[in-house]
Amino acid sequence: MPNSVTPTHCPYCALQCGMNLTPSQDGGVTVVERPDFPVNKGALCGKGRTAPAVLASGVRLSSPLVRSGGTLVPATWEEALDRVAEGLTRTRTEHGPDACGVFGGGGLTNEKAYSLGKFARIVLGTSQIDYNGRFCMSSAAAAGMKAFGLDRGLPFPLEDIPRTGCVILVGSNLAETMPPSLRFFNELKENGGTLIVIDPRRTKTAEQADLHLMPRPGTDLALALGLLHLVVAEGRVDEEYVRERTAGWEDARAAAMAHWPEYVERITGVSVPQLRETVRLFCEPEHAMVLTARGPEQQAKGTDTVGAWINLCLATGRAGRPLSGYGCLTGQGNGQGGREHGQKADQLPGYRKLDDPEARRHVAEVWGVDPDSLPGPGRSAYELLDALGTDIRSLLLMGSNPVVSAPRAAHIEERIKSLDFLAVCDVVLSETAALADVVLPVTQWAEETGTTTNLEGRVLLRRRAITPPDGVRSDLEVMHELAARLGGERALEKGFPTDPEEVFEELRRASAGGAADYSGITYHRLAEENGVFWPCPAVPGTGNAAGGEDDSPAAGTDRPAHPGTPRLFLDRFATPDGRARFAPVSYRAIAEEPDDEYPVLLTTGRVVAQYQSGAQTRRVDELNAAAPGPFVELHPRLAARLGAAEGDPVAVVSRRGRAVAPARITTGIRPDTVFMPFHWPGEGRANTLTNPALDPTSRMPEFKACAVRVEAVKS
Ligand SMILES: Nc1nc2c(c(=O)[nH]1)N[C@H]1C(S)=C(S)[C@@H](COP(=O)(O)OP(=O)(O)OC[C@H]3O[C@@H](n4cnc5c(=O)[nH]c(N)nc54)[C@H](O)[C@@H]3O)O[C@H]1N2
Ligand SMILES: Nc1nc2c(c(=O)[nH]1)N[C@H]1C(S)=C(S)[C@@H](COP(=O)(O)OP(=O)(O)OC[C@H]3O[C@@H](n4cnc5c(=O)[nH]c(N)nc54)[C@H](O)[C@@H]3O)O[C@H]1N2
Ligand code: SF4
Ligand SMILES: [Mo]
Repeated sequence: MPNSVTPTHCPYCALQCGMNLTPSQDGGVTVVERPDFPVNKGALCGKGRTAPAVLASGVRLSSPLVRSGGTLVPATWEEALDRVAEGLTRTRTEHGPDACGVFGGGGLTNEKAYSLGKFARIVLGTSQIDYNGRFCMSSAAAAGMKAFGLDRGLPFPLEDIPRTGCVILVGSNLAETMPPSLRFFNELKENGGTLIVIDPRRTKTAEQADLHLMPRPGTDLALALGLLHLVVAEGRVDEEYVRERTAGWEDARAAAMAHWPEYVERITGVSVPQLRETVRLFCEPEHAMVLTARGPEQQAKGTDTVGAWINLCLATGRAGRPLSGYGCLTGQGNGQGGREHGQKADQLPGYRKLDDPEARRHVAEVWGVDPDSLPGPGRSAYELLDALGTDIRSLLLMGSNPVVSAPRAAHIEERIKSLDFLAVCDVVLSETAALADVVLPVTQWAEETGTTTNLEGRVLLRRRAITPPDGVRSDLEVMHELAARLGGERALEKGFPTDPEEVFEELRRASAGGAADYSGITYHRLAEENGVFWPCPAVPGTGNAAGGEDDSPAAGTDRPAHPGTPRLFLDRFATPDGRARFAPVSYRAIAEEPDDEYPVLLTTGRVVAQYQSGAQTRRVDELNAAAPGPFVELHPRLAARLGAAEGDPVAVVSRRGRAVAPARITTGIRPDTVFMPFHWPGEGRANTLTNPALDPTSRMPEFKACAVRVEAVKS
């Protein structure tokens, strides 16, 4: 393929930056600019630019591995797949189908996520499936669902941001986590709009802000309630909007009025004048937005916290109107699509609910099974991992590395080791794959085709640019082979094709009529239109009716295909009566407040050069040079108390364990808080410390706040 250019998208985060791939001298690919994709217009961060390094043979897995005499040794695909089938069958026979667990990932394409959910329910017959997206945006999803009747991360495209008047960014460090998106916020400021950042640390993002509030971790709920109190007290409620487009205001108002600014100042550490200034900047312009990310969401009260921020938008008439609204900045490459098509414990494709009889009937028909044969909802991610080795005896893991990324990771690592059988599909030998009985090496983004849905709800086509090396197979092939081994011809009659487009065609039908309706989307359209926003129902009579052969927009008729939905809720919300719902929420403390023994707060997050558990990016030299290892960010006052100098090892100790990493001393963090990135295993693993206290609705763990003690390490 000399000089051929393949337009595709980055394998990492939810921005899903467009990139072009060209063949390189060494048989691999080189990333070049793709200016025609509107989200990033050619710009990429270092991770996207260097992604081809993980395709190299020295770094990746190239043969299946099976455990023999305690070590992992190369095996043939037949042998490895047989071992997986045996392991799962034995568990199912001895302990029943629910003893087989499945754990997926928000990085998997829509086709893979869809197939994995179907595989769990109709081949294994287990209810025990969940995925790492539970650790990501689940609180925002739950709050959005309650308030708007629909969960799509952003209800508008990023290109709306420069034209609004004010954006409050709550707990997002997008200058490091989605660098090309900073452009939209810079344009906002050039246009005279204001940017408010709420983060306990003065991050690269906070440095761009007109106003930076530095609350104590875990107190965003109080902060949002205090702002709403001031909105009411200052007479800034949009009464007409509240009357016509919302329900539940009186209860939410009464709850907010109990949160006096002085009380909120005491809880959050944000001063009353700063609260007033925030309200003024947010309310004065005609349009404004609130965007949340993991800071306020990864809390044991994340759902209520996001609900409180949504309340602020609703009271001021800033949702479901052009250039205004609430949005969540979803994280993983397919963090949006991965939460729509059935790898979640309580879900069926098209964002349907597993406990809804009509949803079960529709999906069972597409799958060719009896609706009564579909299992019910299972456990959430942490609860599933916590049950490994007890109720759940075997696990199939695809697209996550929980040994590094799960809360209370030392405990989860022990649970994983206590399994009767573990199979991991991965591209590299992750810390979790290293514990497996069978490791199946799979193809990577540049080697396979598939769709992802970015943080805007824009469905995108990733395209295969190079031939995968011998020895690896795609996740879809793995599921096909396992379906054949576990369910025989009967299972294969029910699908599990290996061609992603065939899977997508089935997904279209399964999602038709659901909240996340993809039935009007085809590979052909995605290629032609550079992405399509869901919902996009099939229009009968046009070529793109679900399952149709010819998908040209108006094949054989003058009826146009559905254009997709870049902007949601402009006429009505997706609730039965079309009104948005206020959440009647009140402040409560974090699950583990500091005390004499553990007097400091730990929060965790990311750095620009590493991705998630680091399984992929820790294998790229350029990224390791930029971010070689873990660190503990702490204030000079705390450092002085410990007698620690820059670079000295310090120990951070919580009720769950102890981690050690070099001190990074900065005035850009609250003196009562330390920060650790979570990208590394071993001694500096942040998740050794984190608290698995769960949000009662979303089941999100409290990654962003727990009590610790910090100690100097004698060398
Ligand atoms: N470089 C890089 N980019 C990534 C990823 C990556 O691993 N590396 N991962 C991707 C994924 S899956 C995700 S989910 C996104 C995450 O993207 P972000 O949400 O931007 O990332 P985080 O660093 O986890 O958290 C953001 C900020 O929250 C702040 N914070 C901590 N505690 C609190 C709190 O109690 N309240 C408030 N308001 N803020 C708090 C932290 O100081 C941090 O600066 O990034 C995506 N992009
Ligand atoms: N302390 C703390 N912990 C956190 C967070 C935090 O902010 N603080 N954030 C949480 C969040 S938001 C997230 S999203 C999680 C993420 O944490 P993880 O779930 O561990 O995510 P990754 O490190 O991306 O793991 C993905 C794995 O799948 C592999 N992989 C990549 N693509 C594919 C594919 O197509 N198929 C297969 N089979 N494998 C593939 C990768 O090589 C890697 O080993 O971490 C959570 N953990
Ligand atoms: S910002 Fe996200 S999608 Fe864009 S290049 Fe970086 S990792 Fe890839
Ligand atoms: Mo995430």
